[in-house]
Amino acid sequence: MADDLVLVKQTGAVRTLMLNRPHALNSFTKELHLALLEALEAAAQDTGVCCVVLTGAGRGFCAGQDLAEVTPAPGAAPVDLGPVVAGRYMPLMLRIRSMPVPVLAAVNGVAAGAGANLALGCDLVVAARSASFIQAFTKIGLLPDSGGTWLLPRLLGRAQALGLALLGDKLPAQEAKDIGLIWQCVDDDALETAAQALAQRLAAMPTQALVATRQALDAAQHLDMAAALEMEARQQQTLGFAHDYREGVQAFFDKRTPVFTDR
Ligand code: T3D
Repeated sequence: MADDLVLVKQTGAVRTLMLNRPHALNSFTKELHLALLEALEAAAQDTGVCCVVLTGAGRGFCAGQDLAEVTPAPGAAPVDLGPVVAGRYMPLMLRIRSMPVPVLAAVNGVAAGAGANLALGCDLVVAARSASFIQAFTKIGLLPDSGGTWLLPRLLGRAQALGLALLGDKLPAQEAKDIGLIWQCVDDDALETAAQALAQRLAAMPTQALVATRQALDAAQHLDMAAALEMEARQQQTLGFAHDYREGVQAFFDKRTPVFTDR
């Protein structure tokens, strides 16, 4: 039964993970957390997977924490949210951010609270035109978690980040694209095709170079330029010894499509 909480589909080297609690807009219970983490771990371990797509079943992408799960019974003590956030959302976001393959969010509907930041923590976000992003936290007396405080200012700058985080307004997908929060907004009926095409394209690219690029961009946020240049040299040195670099250069001179195999 727990398996059904995340539907898994393999198409070539692309592994699609679909959150599957549509009746509650795929909001997170403890069980869904466990199922998603397990599915991500399995994808990370499988060398036949070169790209992961995260999406949602039904009309929502993910509405964040299942609020019913953390609502105390009348008269009962409040639920301690510290372990919920540190013990569930933190490992999930770190797992996504450290995946050995690119991770694409195909946002099929509303992404609210931790669900919004789950999408924004992925490497690329493609959203259906009817989808939206809501930093719903302040509406219930919380602050953005699941990386929201880290991601939003980096993606948007302080003014836009605070506007979204303080007000918790619904940001339609097209506006999210226009302000640079996400990569692409497509018509609803084109989402699956567009996301799969992008994922297949990423899966055919040199995986190690893609992952190193993500890591280097993140790491450079904390570095001065000289340190970033040094880091680039170190990373480039590693990539330069890999098969995929030799193949990429050889294919260039052979005027053929490269076949990348490092993972
Ligand atoms: O543990 C902690 O709390 C700390 C961790 C926090 C991380 C967080 O994510 S905090 C933020 C939690 N999420 C929210 O506050 C969002 C709550 N949901 C909404 O505001 C709205 O549902 C949406 C704006 C996302 C969508 O609105 P709408 O009108 O399209 O749909 P709806 O009718 O509100 O929802 C449809 C059903 O899903 C409904 O159930 P029903 O009435 O048909 O039986 C609704 O109760 C359920 N649902 C939606 N979101 C949640 C949920 N059930 C439980 N938890 C939810 N988050």
